[in-house]
Amino acid sequence: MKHTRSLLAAATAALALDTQAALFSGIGTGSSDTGLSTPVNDFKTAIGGANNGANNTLGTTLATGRREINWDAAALPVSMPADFFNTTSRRGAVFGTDGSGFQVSENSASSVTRKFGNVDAGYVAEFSLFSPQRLFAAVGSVNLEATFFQPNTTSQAATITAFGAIFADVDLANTTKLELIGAGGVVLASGFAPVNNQGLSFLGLTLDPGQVATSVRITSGNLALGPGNIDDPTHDVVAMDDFFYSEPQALTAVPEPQEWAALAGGACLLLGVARKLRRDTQA
Ligand SMILES: [Ca+2]
Ligand SMILES: [Ca+2]
Repeated sequence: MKHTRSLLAAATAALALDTQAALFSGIGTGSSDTGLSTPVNDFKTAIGGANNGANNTLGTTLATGRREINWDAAALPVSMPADFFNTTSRRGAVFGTDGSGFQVSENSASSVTRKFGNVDAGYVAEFSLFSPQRLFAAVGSVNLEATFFQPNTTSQAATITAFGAIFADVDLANTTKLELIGAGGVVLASGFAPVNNQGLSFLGLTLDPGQVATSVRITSGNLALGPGNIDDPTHDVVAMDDFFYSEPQALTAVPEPQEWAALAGGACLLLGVARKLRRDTQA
């Protein structure tokens, strides 16, 4: 009976550990709206505090702080290369999509082309801005995958423990989402961005202690930006603004299956030696 209780206590402790993963979310009209600034600031604090920005000196690695992308540098091309934030502005993020590429809206406060008005004029009224003036979207797809590298190495694969994003004009519930992916493609954490028609939505996820994500999958609505692609009751066009993520850390090698076998063999050998020693001592 006592044994059963201790097993139950262990199971309860394990469940309690699982709840250390956290979801941060909120909605608002801009970065000064506390509906957004409060969860965003809480998330920033939880994932490392100081923004490490772009440290462009190769060989400089950081153990603390976090990273942020706001898409607003004037130098950022409208047609954005997938590896811009790993090689040109070193923040350790590379993007992939099943569409044809990535686009950043034009850096203009007054032109009708801002907020992707150059793609469809209707977007100017639909999309709000968290960090003016520029927004981000994949081209021809709602799917984006971010993988990570140790900043300032450009080639050392890395992992993160938290990721958050601001979304513009989320109309459909349970559609726009983040998924933090671990080794072997396992989804370690996921969540949906809250609905906020013509406003902004924030979603941030942190993992349990000890867990690391090798990539993040972002789904922005269910209809890609494009000429004539506008919202209706079953279609939702969504753009992205700021990304926030923990400082990418070098991926620690996971033993291959044959290495596990060798380790297991070594353990059996040690056990055999221990048994023999015990027999010899007892003899
Ligand atoms: Ca921006
Ligand atoms: Ca929408």
